[in-house]
Amino acid sequence: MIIKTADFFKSAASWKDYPGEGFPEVAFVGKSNVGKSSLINTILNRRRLAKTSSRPGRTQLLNYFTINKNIFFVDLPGYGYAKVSKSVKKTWGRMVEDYLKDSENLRCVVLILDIRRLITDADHQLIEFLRSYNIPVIYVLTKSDKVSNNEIFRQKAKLKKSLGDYYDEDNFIIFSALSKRGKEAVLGRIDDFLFSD
Ligand SMILES: Nc1nc2c(ncn2[C@@H]2O[C@H](COP(=O)(O)OP(=O)(O)OP(=O)(O)O)[C@@H](O)[C@H]2O)c(=O)[nH]1
Ligand SMILES: [Mg+2]
Repeated sequence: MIIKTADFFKSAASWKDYPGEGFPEVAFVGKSNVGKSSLINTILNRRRLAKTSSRPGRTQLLNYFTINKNIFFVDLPGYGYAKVSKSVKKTWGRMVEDYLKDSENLRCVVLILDIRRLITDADHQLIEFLRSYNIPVIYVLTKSDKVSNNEIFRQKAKLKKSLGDYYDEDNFIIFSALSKRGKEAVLGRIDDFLFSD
């Protein structure tokens, strides 16, 4: 997939505010602060298109980006951030879940995990949820620049084990927004899901 143009389109509190262009969509999900926005910027070759921050839980809306004038990338709010109130958590959860199960143009989800961490219950719940709606998932293990190759190998094996049946080598990518490792692999996989039919 070659990125020719990438533009911020809009922020929405609900997918129902969806612009309605009928473009195929790719959604980026993962825990708060895991590096979703950084990943989007990296694969789009843009430094600050998706807003990143060192404070977790900054992305609180669905942020739509138009790619090549015919695709939407959607940066979703992160889950699992302990310091937000229960009601805020509920609203976030509903926003993300409604989007994932009802958005008709969603082609695949890029699920971002921190390579240094184990899969949490929140991740597992999301994985089950995506599976129950038959949504294809690309697993991206990010922040790989923070660990040694040995550690990457070990963590990958652990994640593989905890994913069990959900593990799929073709959809399991080691990534870093810093070194850009895995950038082409992520784009290639997205391309496969967007243009497979
Ligand atoms: N070293 C390193 N740092 C990263 C990488 N990706 C993201 N970060 C850092 O992690 C922090 C969070 O990154 P974001 O991209 O804002 O994460 P997010 O998942 O969009 O966060 P929320 O929108 O708040 O949920 C920032 O300080 C980034 O610079 C990476 O691959 N390597
Ligand atoms: Mg973000």
